[in-house]
This record gives sequence, structure tokens and C-alpha cells, in this order.
Amino acid sequence: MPASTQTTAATPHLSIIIPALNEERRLPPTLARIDDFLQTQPFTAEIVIVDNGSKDATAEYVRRYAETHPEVRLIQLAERGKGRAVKAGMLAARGDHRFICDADLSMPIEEVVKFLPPDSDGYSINIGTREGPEARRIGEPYYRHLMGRINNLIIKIMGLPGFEDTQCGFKMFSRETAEDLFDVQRMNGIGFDVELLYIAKRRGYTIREVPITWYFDPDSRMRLVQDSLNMLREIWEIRQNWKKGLYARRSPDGANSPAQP
Ligand SMILES: Nc1nc2c(ncn2[C@@H]2O[C@H](COP(=O)(O)OP(=O)(O)O)[C@@H](O)[C@H]2O)c(=O)[nH]1
Ligand SMILES: [Mg+2]
Repeated sequence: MPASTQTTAATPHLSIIIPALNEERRLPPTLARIDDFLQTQPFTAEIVIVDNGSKDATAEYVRRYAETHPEVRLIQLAERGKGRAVKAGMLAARGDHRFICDADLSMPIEEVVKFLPPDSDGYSINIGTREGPEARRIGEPYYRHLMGRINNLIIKIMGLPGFEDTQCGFKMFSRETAEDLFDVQRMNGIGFDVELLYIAKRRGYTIREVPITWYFDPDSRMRLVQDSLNMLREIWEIRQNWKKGLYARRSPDGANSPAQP
């Protein structure tokens, strides 16, 4: 049976959300590998690709691909930013488990099962980590790892201690958690991971770090200096937003309620 018929469902078990900026080269092999993988799995899945600002043929490629793969959807937004793209994808997704997945598939997609039940049982959020003895980083130049460690130290000092790798592009949210957190997300750029974890911790969500195998890809949409500065500014903004009560839930439904006054 082709994957397309096997994996379409009103409420899929898994949603894979791929933010894509100028990914006409990396997306085709990524989608092929995900498709091959899903065909070996018993569960239903959908793939939501969010493009904002691509100057290449990313959108055209996805549109064509979706014609033969109904489990694939394209969302296009006018304004730029990975954070903005992930938020739109997470809120448009329908799955019980919603996974952020970089288009370079620098984590082999087979590892996604580590983020799903039964492994993830008891945790609302499962975040990939490239640190620790069980993780493997392959091909990364020393200076890039060092920069990542400095960024992580700054993130810890500035207000989000407890995570060895907030910036990994592979994270799973349960449906309820995704709908709760992405609704109040405000960071459109690089700070969005820190923002989500910052709010999640204060709302008392259970968060698990999942060691992964990760392949360094020198092709990056990140600008090292500019984005590091943006990160500092955004962490400062996150703290200000929290103090101003800007992360309060829209509807005071009570359950699981936290944190914001
Ligand atoms: N939609 C969208 N995706 C983005 C944007 N910036 C980065 N991405 C995506 O975010 C993911 C991670 O980017 P990548 O270049 O691999 O970053 P790195 O691995 O952190 O160096 C890729 O899927 C990119 O296409 C953006 O502004 N909009
Ligand atoms: Mg990458």
C-alpha cells in the first residue's frame, strides 16, 4: 500500500512540522526518507511544511509533491522567521504528537520513535539533545561545538537553566501542550525554542531530554553573529514579556494553570 493512503487520518498519531527557508535542495531527499520511514510504521502521520520567505522553488516543489502525497500540506506565510513558521505549523497540525523537524534531517528520522510513546510516556515535551554521553555528534567542527556551548551557557545564565541543548531542531509536543504553548508564543525568530521552554517550565510541564545522533550540515540558514545577538535580545524580551504577564492563557480554563498571575 502506498504511504499516502496509509498515513492520512483526521487525527494522525504524529504530525511532522518542517520549517523551510530556501530548501529546494534539501527537502526532496528529506521527504523521500520520511516517506520511506513512515511506510515501515504502524501509525498514521501528516507532514506540515511551512515556508515563509523562500526565494527558490521550495513551495512549488512541496505543492507538486503533495499532489501524490495527501498526508503532506504546505503553509505559506508572508512574514519571515523560523519561530513564526513553527508556530503556524504547530497550530495548524492535527496530530496527537507534534514534532518540529529541521529540513536537513540532521537527526535520522528513525530516531523519532524515541520521542513517541511508550518512550515518551509521562512527558508532555520531549526535546532532542546533542549533549551528554548517549548523544552522538558527527562531523561537527570543534569551533562550532564551542560556539554552541557558549550560547548554551548564556541561555542558562540569562534565565533558562536545566537544559544542555535548547537549540536542537527536533522537539516533540503532545497535542494539548502544543495547543497551549504555541498559542502564546511571541518570538518569531531564533529565540522561540527558549521562549517555549521558559513558559513550559513555569507552567509545570514535564520535559525530557532525548539524546540523539546528529549529523553536522555546514549548509545553514543561521547567521552566526547576527543570530547570537538576536538570541540575547530575544531572551531579554522573553523575561520582560513574562513580567508583563504577556504569556497568560487567553481563556482562564484553570486546568493545569500556572504560573502567570
Ligand atoms: N520557514 C522558515 N524556516 C526557516 C527559517 N529560518 C530557518 N528555517 C528552517 O529551520 C531549519 C534549521 O535551519 P538550518 O539552516 O538547518 O539551521 P542550523 O542547523 O541551526 O544551522 C531548516 O529547516 C530551515 O529551512 C525561516 O525564516 N522560515
Ligand atoms: Mg541544520
